[in-house]
Formats: sequence, structure tokens, C-alpha cells
Amino acid sequence: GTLGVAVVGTGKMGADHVRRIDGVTSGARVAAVVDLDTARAERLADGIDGCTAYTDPDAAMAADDVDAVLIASPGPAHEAALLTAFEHDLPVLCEKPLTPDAASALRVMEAEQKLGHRRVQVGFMRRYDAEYMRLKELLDSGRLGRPLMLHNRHRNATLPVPGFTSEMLINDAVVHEMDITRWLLDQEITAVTVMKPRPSSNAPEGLQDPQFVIFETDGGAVVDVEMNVNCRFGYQVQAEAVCENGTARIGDAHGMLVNSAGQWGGSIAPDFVARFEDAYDREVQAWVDATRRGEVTGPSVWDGYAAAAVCETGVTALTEGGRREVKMIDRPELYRS
Ligand code: ISE
Repeated sequence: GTLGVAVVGTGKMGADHVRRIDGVTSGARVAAVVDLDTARAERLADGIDGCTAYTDPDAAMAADDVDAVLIASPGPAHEAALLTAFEHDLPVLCEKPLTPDAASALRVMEAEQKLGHRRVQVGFMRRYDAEYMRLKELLDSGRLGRPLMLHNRHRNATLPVPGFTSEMLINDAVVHEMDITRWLLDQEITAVTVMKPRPSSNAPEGLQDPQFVIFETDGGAVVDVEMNVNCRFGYQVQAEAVCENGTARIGDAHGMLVNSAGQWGGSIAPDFVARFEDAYDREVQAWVDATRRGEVTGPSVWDGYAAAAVCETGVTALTEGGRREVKMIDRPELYRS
């Protein structure tokens, strides 16, 4: 039957997912919305048939018509929501980050292992972006030989949220390159270095923006990330793989190119909701489809933990300097496939 989803957290991403499940995704409906802001939750629920507003995630997850949970609350609230979902043995799509640090990610991983089966897909949506999927397919085919390096550019027009900190450039933004690097190369990140250009005058006082981040991997690849959250011109994510026998690059252009008034070119998305709209659609549809088949696919709690471990190392590299090695536990049996 139709999957009844409880959406926990109705901020920018949560509200977008509510709209998506209600209007785009097939095989699912929004059965519950949960937010500490009661008025906000009620406003959303009012517009959807058979949708109930809650302030308490536990009450929503206990409801008869809730079969699965989408967690889109702030990162620090994820651990409690995940553990509650495990108590009800409900399938979860958890927005990134899984949790804000490696220790809490480990606790979630231990709890999921106790259940004995995977329950969580982590919201690293870039894995569902059409261009990244093509790049992954090409690298996996071996046609270009072994990947030697990845060059990444990750640019936001302006601060994603007011008060965005230098650490958040790593934890909230570069975290996507950490995941996509691990996925594209099928390798773990073993060391992180952060270079600090003199900050842009567009950046608020005290913010280290941009940052130039370097990863090393256990397969011997070197990966760089230009992270910039004040580029002013739009939202842009690009990646180039340099392999032994060729290179492949994505993210240069989207959609239509226009010739007009002595100019040639296209347009640039304003933000991640627009740039990755198709990826989010595909991500949520894949989650719903897998859940209805009784399966769990996509980025796992292990991937969420690995990203958290690399983030912690990245923040140390940012604040203390130098090349910092990543410390991670061995991959538990449940996450080997
Ligand atoms: C935000 O949380 C994201 O996930 C976006 O992809 C990223 O570009 C942005 O900087 C983050 O704040």
C-alpha cells in the first residue's frame, strides 16, 4: 500500500520534502509532520489530506498510519529521532548530517546493529544527481583507467544561514565532497589538510571563507575542494576526475544555452534546493521504492559515520593547521556488501 511518512522538522529541507512527498513522489503520502513550532506544523498539515501535526516525534512515530520517517530536523536532534525510530523499527531517510560528530554517529551505528538490519538511508543526495551518477558509471567502467585526482568546486552565492561559521563550511558543506569522494572512488579518506586563503571581503568579519581542502585516500588519490560560501553569482557544484587515460568533468552547464544581444550562455541555480531538485526527487523516490520492497539502499549509517569522522579531522585541520590523519573504526559486518 501507500507508505505513510512522518516528516520530522519542517524547516527549509523538511518543508521541501513535504511538498515533494505530497506532490511528486509516487507510492507515499505525508501522514504526519512534526515541529516544535506547532503553528508551523499545523499550517503544513492543514494543506494535506489525512496529515496530522505533532510536536513530539515519538507520538508521530507511534501513530498507526505512520510507516516510515523522514528526519529533517537540525543535526543535533537526529540521534534522538533515529533511536526513537529504531524503537518503532521504522525505516528512516535521515537528512545529512547523520549526527554532528563521530561519537554520536557510532552510537547510532551500534543501535542499528542491535536491530540486526539496516534501517537508515542517509540524505547524501548528490549520489542521486544525474551528472554524478554518469561520472560514477564512467569511473566504475574503468574506461579512463584509475582515478588519480578529483578537483571539486563548491560555491554558495551567500551564507546558507545567518551566523554560518568557519567550522560549518567543513561540517555542512565540504561534507558533501567527503561523501561523494568516498562513493565515486570507493575508497576511504585517510587525511585532511585545509589551506586558508585571505578571506573574501564578501565574507563576514572572522569567517574563513573561502577554504581550500585537500583529502588523501587509502587508494592513493588526492582530492581538492574549493569551498566558497560568498561567491555572489549563484550556486555551483563542479567536479573533475583526472584518470590515467583521460578526464571527466561535470557541473559546467545545466539545461538551456541562449544566444542573445551579443551574449552566449546559460543560467546558474540560486541555491541547492534548485540545483539538486532532481537529485532530491530521485533520492526520496528511491527510498520509498526500496522501503515498499522491504529493502534499505543508498548511503548507510556507515557512510554517515565516515563523513562525521572526516569532518572532525577537517575541523582540526582548519583550527590547528597541518595535515591531519582520519581515525575510524573498522567497517562492521552489517555494512559490508
Ligand atoms: C547546506 O546544508 C547543504 O547541504 C548544501 O549542499 C551546501 O551547499 C550548503 O553550503 C550547506 O549549508
